[in-house]
Amino acid sequence: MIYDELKSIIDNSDNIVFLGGAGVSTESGIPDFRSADGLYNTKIKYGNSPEEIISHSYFMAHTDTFYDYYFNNMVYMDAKPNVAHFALAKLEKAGKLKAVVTQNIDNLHQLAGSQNVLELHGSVYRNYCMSCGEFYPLKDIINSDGVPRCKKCGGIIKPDVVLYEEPLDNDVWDKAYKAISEADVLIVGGTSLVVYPAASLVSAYRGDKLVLINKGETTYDSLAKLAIHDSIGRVFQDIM
Ligand code: CNA
Repeated sequence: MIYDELKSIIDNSDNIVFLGGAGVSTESGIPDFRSADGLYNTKIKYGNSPEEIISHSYFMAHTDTFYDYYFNNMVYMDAKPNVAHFALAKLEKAGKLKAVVTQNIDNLHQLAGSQNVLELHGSVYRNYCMSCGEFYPLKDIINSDGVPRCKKCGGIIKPDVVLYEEPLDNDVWDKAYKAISEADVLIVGGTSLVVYPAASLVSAYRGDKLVLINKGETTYDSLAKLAIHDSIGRVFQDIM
């Protein structure tokens, strides 16, 4: 019944925007942060919490430990897009979906074929030298012995991902805000909506067809026309 309603909302719109998070990729084998089996609930070998480790100040002070944690827990080069990624790419191709706004850093929407992907928190596939700005793809740094260093100047290479304490890219933010504020339908999926400012983008939506698809409840559920508590892969499998 609730799936029929979602199908009808999608069928009747050609201006859908999707706002997603780590839960979109758990069915591709990438753990999220806050589920029971997510990274924040798994034991780590360092004294610090994952939140501390993936912060800017920790990166600057303990770059080697940061990279040890990061490469072992946040980079999944073999992960493949799942049914949710493919469904969103299909909706874009059909002219119904205008943008995917994602907090994910895993590139799986692009691998599924989505064109307009706004990466709020960057991508593990882009890296740059903090001294000279030289760009490095992931494959060039993934097998580094210790901290990845620039081949040109010896500077420290940093992933182009937004760590805690770091600002979001203004251009990406503006595009995401515009797409969501102009959307007819906003589908929010696989995100706990507790990481700001990303979560505040829900408030940019002005329409009356907000759909939330998340395994757990969120504080935005009461604002939604439809709040579906299920696996996002299963939901898209059923409606597409
Ligand atoms: P989160 O706080 O871990 O929340 C994930 C949410 O998704 C939870 O509420 C889960 O209940 C829900 N969920 C998990 N699996 C599914 C599923 N199959 N179907 C539906 N719902 C599901 O993650 P957020 O994205 O909200 O937090 C933002 C952080 C997470 C961003 O900074 C990301 O960079 C970061 N992150 C990204 C990845 C990735 O790129 N794949 C992985 C882990 C963390």
